[in-house]
Amino acid sequence: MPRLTTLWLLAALTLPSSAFAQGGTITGVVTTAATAPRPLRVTMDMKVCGTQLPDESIVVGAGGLLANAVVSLTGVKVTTPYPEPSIVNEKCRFLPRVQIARPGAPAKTTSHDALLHTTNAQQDGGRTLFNVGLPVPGMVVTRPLNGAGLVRITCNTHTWMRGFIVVTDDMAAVSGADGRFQLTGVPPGTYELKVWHETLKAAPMKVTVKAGATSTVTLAMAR
Ligand SMILES: [Cu+2]
Repeated sequence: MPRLTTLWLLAALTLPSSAFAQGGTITGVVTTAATAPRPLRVTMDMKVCGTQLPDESIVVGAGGLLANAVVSLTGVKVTTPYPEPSIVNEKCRFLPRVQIARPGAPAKTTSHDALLHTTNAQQDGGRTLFNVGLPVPGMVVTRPLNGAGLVRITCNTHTWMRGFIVVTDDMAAVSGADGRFQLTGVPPGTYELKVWHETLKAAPMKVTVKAGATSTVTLAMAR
Protein backbone atom coordinates (compact mmCIF):
# COMPACT_ATOMS: atom_id res chain seq x y z
CA MET A 1 0.00 0.00 0.00
CA PRO A 2 1.46 3.42 -0.90
CA ARG A 3 2.56 5.40 2.11
CA LEU A 4 0.21 8.33 1.51
CA THR A 5 -2.84 6.08 1.41
CA THR A 6 -1.81 4.49 4.70
CA LEU A 7 -1.53 7.91 6.30
CA TRP A 8 -4.90 8.96 4.92
CA LEU A 9 -6.49 5.79 6.27
CA LEU A 10 -4.94 6.35 9.69
CA ALA A 11 -6.24 9.91 9.75
CA ALA A 12 -9.71 8.76 8.75
CA LEU A 13 -9.69 6.16 11.51
CA THR A 14 -8.43 8.42 14.28
CA LEU A 15 -10.27 11.68 13.60
CA PRO A 16 -13.86 10.70 14.36
CA SER A 17 -12.95 8.89 17.59
CA SER A 18 -10.87 11.80 18.90
CA ALA A 19 -13.68 14.19 18.05
CA PHE A 20 -16.02 11.97 20.07
CA ALA A 21 -13.62 11.74 23.02
CA GLN A 22 -13.36 15.52 22.97
CA GLY A 23 -17.12 15.84 23.40
CA GLY A 24 -18.84 19.19 23.52
CA THR A 25 -19.01 22.08 25.92
CA ILE A 26 -21.92 23.59 27.80
CA THR A 27 -21.27 27.09 29.00
CA GLY A 28 -23.41 29.93 30.18
CA VAL A 29 -24.54 32.14 33.00
CA VAL A 30 -26.84 31.79 35.95
CA THR A 31 -28.94 34.88 36.58
CA THR A 32 -31.58 36.12 38.97
CA ALA A 33 -33.79 39.15 39.52
CA ALA A 34 -33.54 38.51 43.28
CA THR A 35 -31.39 40.95 45.24
CA ALA A 36 -28.77 40.26 47.87
CA PRO A 37 -30.11 40.28 51.44
CA ARG A 38 -28.92 42.83 53.98
CA PRO A 39 -25.72 42.03 55.88
CA LEU A 40 -26.04 39.91 59.02
CA ARG A 41 -25.60 41.60 62.37
CA VAL A 42 -23.05 39.77 64.53
CA THR A 43 -23.67 39.71 68.26
CA MET A 44 -20.92 37.37 69.51
CA ASP A 45 -17.16 36.91 69.08
CA MET A 46 -17.08 40.33 67.41
CA LYS A 47 -13.32 40.64 67.93
CA VAL A 48 -12.81 37.95 65.29
CA CYS A 49 -16.10 37.99 63.39
CA GLY A 50 -16.64 41.76 63.16
CA THR A 51 -19.98 43.42 63.79
CA GLN A 52 -21.57 42.44 60.48
CA LEU A 53 -21.03 39.83 57.80
CA PRO A 54 -22.41 39.51 54.27
CA ASP A 55 -25.54 37.35 54.03
CA GLU A 56 -24.31 34.99 51.34
CA SER A 57 -27.60 33.14 50.88
CA ILE A 58 -27.80 35.10 47.60
CA VAL A 59 -24.55 36.37 46.09
CA VAL A 60 -25.49 38.40 43.05
CA GLY A 61 -23.44 40.83 41.00
CA ALA A 62 -24.26 43.62 38.58
CA GLY A 63 -26.75 42.56 35.92
CA GLY A 64 -28.18 39.82 38.15
CA LEU A 65 -25.26 37.41 37.68
CA LEU A 66 -25.62 34.73 40.34
CA ALA A 67 -22.72 32.97 42.09
CA ASN A 68 -22.77 29.66 43.98
CA ALA A 69 -25.33 27.87 41.80
CA VAL A 70 -24.49 24.24 40.96
CA VAL A 71 -25.24 23.20 37.40
CA SER A 72 -25.24 19.44 36.77
CA LEU A 73 -25.90 16.83 34.10
CA THR A 74 -27.72 13.91 35.67
CA GLY A 75 -26.27 10.56 34.66
CA VAL A 76 -23.21 11.96 32.87
CA LYS A 77 -20.23 10.82 34.91
CA VAL A 78 -17.49 13.30 35.62
CA THR A 79 -14.23 12.43 33.84
CA THR A 80 -11.72 14.64 35.64
CA PRO A 81 -11.85 14.39 39.44
CA TYR A 82 -13.11 17.34 41.48
CA PRO A 83 -10.52 18.98 43.73
CA GLU A 84 -10.43 17.43 47.22
CA PRO A 85 -13.07 19.15 49.32
CA SER A 86 -11.81 21.75 51.76
CA ILE A 87 -13.87 23.56 54.39
CA VAL A 88 -12.09 26.52 55.97
CA ASN A 89 -13.50 28.48 58.91
CA GLU A 90 -12.30 32.03 58.34
CA LYS A 91 -13.55 35.21 60.01
CA CYS A 92 -16.68 33.28 61.00
CA ARG A 93 -17.58 32.17 57.49
CA PHE A 94 -17.12 28.85 55.70
CA LEU A 95 -14.88 29.07 52.65
CA PRO A 96 -15.87 28.14 50.06
CA ARG A 97 -19.59 28.62 50.56
CA VAL A 98 -20.49 26.06 47.85
CA GLN A 99 -18.43 23.24 46.33
CA ILE A 100 -18.78 19.90 44.54
CA ALA A 101 -17.17 16.64 45.65
CA ARG A 102 -17.26 13.00 44.67
CA PRO A 103 -18.86 10.45 47.01
CA GLY A 104 -16.31 9.19 49.53
CA ALA A 105 -13.94 12.12 48.94
CA PRO A 106 -11.86 13.07 52.01
CA ALA A 107 -13.05 16.46 53.24
CA LYS A 108 -10.33 18.47 54.95
CA THR A 109 -11.50 21.06 57.44
CA THR A 110 -9.55 23.68 59.34
CA SER A 111 -9.93 27.02 61.09
CA HIS A 112 -8.00 30.27 60.81
CA ASP A 113 -9.79 31.83 63.79
CA ALA A 114 -8.73 31.92 67.44
CA LEU A 115 -12.11 30.77 68.73
CA LEU A 116 -14.16 27.58 68.77
CA HIS A 117 -15.75 26.70 65.44
CA THR A 118 -17.32 23.36 64.62
CA THR A 119 -17.63 21.93 61.13
CA ASN A 120 -20.94 20.09 61.35
CA ALA A 121 -21.82 18.20 58.15
CA GLN A 122 -25.33 16.86 57.68
CA GLN A 123 -26.95 15.10 54.76
CA ASP A 124 -30.15 16.53 53.31
CA GLY A 125 -32.32 14.20 55.41
CA GLY A 126 -30.66 15.42 58.62
CA ARG A 127 -28.24 12.52 59.18
CA THR A 128 -24.95 13.74 60.62
CA LEU A 129 -21.89 12.79 58.56
CA PHE A 130 -19.44 14.34 61.02
CA ASN A 131 -19.23 17.11 63.59
CA VAL A 132 -15.71 18.30 64.26
CA GLY A 133 -14.70 20.84 66.92
CA LEU A 134 -11.88 23.17 65.88
CA PRO A 135 -10.79 25.09 69.00
CA VAL A 136 -7.32 26.03 67.72
CA PRO A 137 -6.33 27.80 64.47
CA GLY A 138 -4.37 25.59 62.08
CA MET A 139 -5.87 22.30 63.31
CA VAL A 140 -6.72 20.06 60.33
CA VAL A 141 -9.22 17.20 60.45
CA THR A 142 -10.13 14.95 57.51
CA ARG A 143 -13.42 13.06 57.24
CA PRO A 144 -14.91 11.16 54.28
CA LEU A 145 -18.00 12.49 52.51
CA ASN A 146 -19.97 9.27 52.43
CA GLY A 147 -23.16 8.97 50.44
CA ALA A 148 -24.39 11.32 47.77
CA GLY A 149 -26.56 14.38 47.61
CA LEU A 150 -26.54 17.72 49.34
CA VAL A 151 -24.42 18.12 52.48
CA ARG A 152 -25.09 21.17 54.66
CA ILE A 153 -22.30 22.56 56.80
CA THR A 154 -23.12 24.51 59.93
CA CYS A 155 -21.20 25.67 63.00
CA ASN A 156 -22.60 24.90 66.44
CA THR A 157 -21.17 28.15 67.85
CA HIS A 158 -22.10 30.66 65.15
CA THR A 159 -25.63 30.06 63.92
CA TRP A 160 -25.25 32.15 60.75
CA MET A 161 -22.39 30.10 59.28
CA ARG A 162 -23.37 28.05 56.23
CA GLY A 163 -21.58 25.88 53.69
CA PHE A 164 -22.85 23.44 51.07
CA ILE A 165 -21.25 20.48 49.34
CA VAL A 166 -23.01 18.82 46.43
CA VAL A 167 -21.71 15.24 46.60
CA THR A 168 -22.03 13.60 43.20
CA ASP A 169 -20.10 11.81 40.49
CA ASP A 170 -22.20 13.50 37.84
CA MET A 171 -20.63 16.22 35.74
CA ALA A 172 -21.27 19.51 37.54
CA ALA A 173 -19.90 23.02 37.99
CA VAL A 174 -20.39 25.93 40.41
CA SER A 175 -21.17 29.35 38.95
CA GLY A 176 -18.46 31.90 39.73
CA ALA A 177 -18.74 35.47 41.00
CA ASP A 178 -19.51 36.46 37.38
CA GLY A 179 -22.37 33.93 37.21
CA ARG A 180 -20.47 31.86 34.65
CA PHE A 181 -20.03 28.11 34.51
CA GLN A 182 -18.60 25.61 32.04
CA LEU A 183 -18.91 21.86 31.53
CA THR A 184 -16.39 20.38 29.12
CA GLY A 185 -15.95 16.94 27.55
CA VAL A 186 -19.70 16.30 27.48
CA PRO A 187 -20.58 13.31 25.26
CA PRO A 188 -22.85 14.38 22.38
CA GLY A 189 -26.53 14.04 23.21
CA THR A 190 -29.58 15.80 24.60
CA TYR A 191 -29.71 16.32 28.35
CA GLU A 192 -31.63 17.92 31.18
CA LEU A 193 -29.40 20.52 32.71
CA LYS A 194 -30.26 20.86 36.40
CA VAL A 195 -29.44 23.82 38.56
CA TRP A 196 -29.38 23.96 42.37
CA HIS A 197 -29.05 26.98 44.61
CA GLU A 198 -29.43 27.19 48.39
CA THR A 199 -32.19 29.83 48.20
CA LEU A 200 -33.38 30.08 44.58
CA LYS A 201 -34.98 27.64 42.16
CA ALA A 202 -35.23 27.01 38.43
CA ALA A 203 -36.71 24.26 36.29
CA PRO A 204 -34.26 21.96 34.47
CA MET A 205 -33.40 23.03 30.94
CA LYS A 206 -33.08 20.83 27.86
CA VAL A 207 -29.73 21.21 26.12
CA THR A 208 -28.26 19.50 23.07
CA VAL A 209 -24.51 18.93 22.88
CA LYS A 210 -22.58 18.27 19.67
CA ALA A 211 -19.00 16.99 19.49
CA GLY A 212 -16.48 19.81 19.32
CA ALA A 213 -19.20 22.47 19.64
CA THR A 214 -20.25 24.80 22.45
CA SER A 215 -23.85 25.12 23.61
CA THR A 216 -24.55 28.37 25.45
CA VAL A 217 -27.39 28.66 27.95
CA THR A 218 -28.81 31.17 30.40
CA LEU A 219 -30.38 29.78 33.56
CA ALA A 220 -32.67 32.23 35.36
CA MET A 221 -33.39 31.47 39.00
CA ALA A 222 -36.12 32.85 41.25
CA ARG A 223 -37.48 32.36 44.77
CU1 LIG B 1 -18.13 29.07 64.07
